[in-house]
Amino acid sequence: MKIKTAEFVGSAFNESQYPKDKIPQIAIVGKSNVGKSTLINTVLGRKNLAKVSSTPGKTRGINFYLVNRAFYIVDLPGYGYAKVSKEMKKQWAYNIETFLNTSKNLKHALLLIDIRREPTEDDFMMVNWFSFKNLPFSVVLTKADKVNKSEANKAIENICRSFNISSDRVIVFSAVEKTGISEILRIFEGVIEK
Ligand SMILES: Nc1nc2c(ncn2[C@@H]2O[C@H](COP(=O)(O)OP(=O)(O)OP(=O)(O)O)[C@@H](O)[C@H]2O)c(=O)[nH]1
Ligand SMILES: [Mg+2]
Repeated sequence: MKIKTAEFVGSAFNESQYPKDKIPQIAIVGKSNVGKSTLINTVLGRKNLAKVSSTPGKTRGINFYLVNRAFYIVDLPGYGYAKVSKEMKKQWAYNIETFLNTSKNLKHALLLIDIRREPTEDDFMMVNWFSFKNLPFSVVLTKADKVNKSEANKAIENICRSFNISSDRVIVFSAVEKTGISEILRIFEGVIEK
């Protein structure tokens, strides 16, 4: 897939602000600071389309990016950031849940997990939720430049075991080394072909 156009169309803080068209959507979810915005920029080949945080927990609203006028990438707020108030955490959880529950055009989710870390309780919750909703998902192990090949393989095994999924649903990604891009683009293609 060639990325011809990629535009930020807006941030939503409640349901009424979601796009009202029928264009398919792909959600990017994961813990705060895992690399969601960086992945969007890297895969789309746009440097500053999605804001990359120097302080974690920056992406608050749900950000919609329209790609090739054919599908949306939906950047969800990162969960699990420790240094925010309980109220704030509740608000985030509510925003994420509302989106996942109401979007009729959501076709696939990419769950991002730092390749060096164990999946968190929130990650497990997301996977349970995807299964419950029959939403196809893939796991992207981010920041792969931080580990060597054998550590990467161990991480893949660990994720497959944890989530009970096969390794063809796991992508190893690095924004620094630019690996895993074509695999993610292939998922995008699959979504718009349907
Ligand atoms: N080494 C390395 N660093 C990365 C990679 N991807 C992201 N980072 C760094 O990780 C930090 C967080 O990246 P973001 O893309 O802002 O993460 P996010 O998941 O969007 O964060 P929130 O929006 O706060 O939830 C930044 O300092 C990035 O430069 C990667 O592949 N390799
Ligand atoms: Mg972000």
